[in-house]
Amino acid sequence: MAGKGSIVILTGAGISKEFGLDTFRDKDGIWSRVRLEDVATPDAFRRDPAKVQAFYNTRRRNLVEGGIRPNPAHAALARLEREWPGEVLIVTQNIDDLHERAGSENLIHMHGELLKIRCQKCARPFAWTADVEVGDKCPDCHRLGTLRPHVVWFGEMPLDMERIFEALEACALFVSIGTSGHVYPAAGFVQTVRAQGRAHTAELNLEPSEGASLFRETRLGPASRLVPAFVE
Ligand code: BJW
Repeated sequence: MAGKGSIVILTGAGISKEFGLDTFRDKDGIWSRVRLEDVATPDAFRRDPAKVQAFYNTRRRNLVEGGIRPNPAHAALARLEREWPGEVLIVTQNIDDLHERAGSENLIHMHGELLKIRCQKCARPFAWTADVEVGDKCPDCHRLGTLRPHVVWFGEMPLDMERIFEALEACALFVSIGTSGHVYPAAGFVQTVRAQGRAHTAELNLEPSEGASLFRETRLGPASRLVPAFVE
């Protein structure tokens, strides 16, 4: 790739699929085994916190102990950030830590982080280790039973939106990787970029996403092959 303007990269579950993490909406995806209404809404957590906690505990254990690691797509994006003369911002919908493990630093987790927990009263997120339970006391404000997974459920406001929209409005290139385009506001980012009129837009995905026709360029295939080739 040649140039120097700023780049915003949106990533979704497809980028983490190849080395072991499931996507949501593919036929073998997470939502084929569990109803999102039962585990990914604030109501679900109020109704049955133990079920929601078990859902995230299983995924957290898999991420930490399941031999999951970054693939060549994560590595290529970390290299791009190191070598590109302008800013490279990765906005990920994923709650795994594979971008960090690959070496990316300028990164926003808009749907939260699986390895963090936060207090619903004092709001501060902190590391979720094997010893911390949702029923425990908040280490900051010492209230009991106020902890919840640090993730963004349906109906909740994604994180860092102001910074994301500023970056979308200023970028020269927007690339969407491995996301189905079903979930807003991320699915609408390409329209925000089109509205500013200057940036190139590209989608890299296994199959065309919901919003495929909105991108100027589409490349289809597995992320671990497409992303390193795109970055070259
Ligand atoms: C590969 C591959 C390989 C496979 N290589 N590719 C209209 C406008 C605005 C909002 C709404 C609206 N209508 C409804 C809403 C509300 C709602 C929403 O979007 N609902 C839709 C279902 C319609 N959105 C919300 O509630 C959000 N909040 C919100 O909107 O607040 C108000 C607001 C408005 C405007 C501005 C600002 C704020 C919150 C959404 C929270 C999503 N949470 C989840 C779960 C929590 C985290 C977790 O447990 O992990 O986040 S849902 C789930 O979906 C998860 C994901 O991050 C998210 C996106 O999924 P993703 O990554 O796209 O995965 P898949 O499985 O869908 O797709 C995988 C893709 O990879 C596929 O295309 C494959 O082909 C591809 N692939 N293998 C490359 N090897």
